[in-house]
Amino acid sequence: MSDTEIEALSAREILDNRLEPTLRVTVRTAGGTTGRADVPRGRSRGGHEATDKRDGGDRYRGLGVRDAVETVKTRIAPELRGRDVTDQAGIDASMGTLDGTADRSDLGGNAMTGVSLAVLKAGANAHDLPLYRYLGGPAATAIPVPVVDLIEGGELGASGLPFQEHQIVPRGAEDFAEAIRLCAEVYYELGDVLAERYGPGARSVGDEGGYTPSGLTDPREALDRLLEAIEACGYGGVFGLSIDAAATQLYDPDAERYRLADGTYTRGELIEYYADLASAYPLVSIEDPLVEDDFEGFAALSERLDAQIVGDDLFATNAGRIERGIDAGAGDALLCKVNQVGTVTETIAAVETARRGGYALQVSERSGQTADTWLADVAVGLGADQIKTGTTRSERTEQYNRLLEIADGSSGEYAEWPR
Ligand code: 2PG
Ligand code: MG
Repeated sequence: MSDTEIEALSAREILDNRLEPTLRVTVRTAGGTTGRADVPRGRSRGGHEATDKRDGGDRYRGLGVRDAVETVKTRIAPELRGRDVTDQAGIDASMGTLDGTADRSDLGGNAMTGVSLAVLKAGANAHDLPLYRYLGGPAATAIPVPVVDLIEGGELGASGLPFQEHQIVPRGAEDFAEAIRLCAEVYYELGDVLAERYGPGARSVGDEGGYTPSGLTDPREALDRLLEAIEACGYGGVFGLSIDAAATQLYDPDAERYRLADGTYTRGELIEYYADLASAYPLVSIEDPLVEDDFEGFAALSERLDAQIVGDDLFATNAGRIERGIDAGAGDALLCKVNQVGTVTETIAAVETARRGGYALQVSERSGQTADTWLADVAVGLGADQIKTGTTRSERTEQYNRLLEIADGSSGEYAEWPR
């Protein structure tokens, strides 16, 4: 038996930042090396994502993952025992075959994601390499620009704002350490600005650790507050603003309209709305501005606006959907989430497809995750231009702390914006 062969593969049920169950998967090789990975989970999920395996019933309101744990132990482990952890593509392909569904509903996208990432980590450990270096090779040197969600709405915060994330982008920072410091200072300042205007409760935070000031329902007002905080800090030249509208969640398919706080909008009206925002604010990026299957609408916006148009639910980290986007001219950046597609290999394929189409790459967290820092390494390893990992609370800040470490260990070069 070679040292890098899988000897044991197991999983357990753990809890994420919402105190909801998720999986922790551990791989051990014959040589005694281990790889362990926690699986994230989204709340505003798109319809084209890999399907998670959840237990249903009363336990944890149906969110338990005992079934998925059993699947790892009794179906995936026997298949992978004896396989070499450095054969990531072969292992992921075997899991794909074993699953046999398009939406990963047999093994479960959560079980597959956990195994795939644990195998990746074991491979890195077996080579005694940092995860980002193992994944990206010597070319993995640039630290992505953080896209930091300071005000939350939609499914992730009770503010009443229709859009999910109102973000700041330190595109003019010197390096990553400076970028994070400037974001933190704007975050402190914004807390004061919001508390003064909306009361002390405005300092409460949502699922990704950004503020959720209740009563603030107009996206323009949220962008005004971000600018106010940025300007009070004297950082006007450094920051751009960004939005994740998560518009799939706002769309009523029967009425074919989007619900915002002040009424409903047709696709055309919402495009005008974004065009107005882009002319009034230093808006550098809009994620999921329209519903997930509207390739045509995304193309119209990409054509119309200078701001980067990011596809999250639109692409679901799926190479086939990205091809379709490239053909349609839809968007110019991929939001990349490993658990949308279920394996590291398919994620790499999605990234390669997006790069061939000239898209920028934003690697992203999920609103439910743990303090496991594979995300930071995967972002650098995939050569991401940008990373989105929320704001405060340890499952977010640990990603920034890991990026600070990586910046010290690599050339520390800060990715450029725009590319
Ligand atoms: C998104 C994500 C992460 P969720 O829409 O981009 O911010 O949300 O993980 O809930 O899908
Ligand atoms: Mg999104």
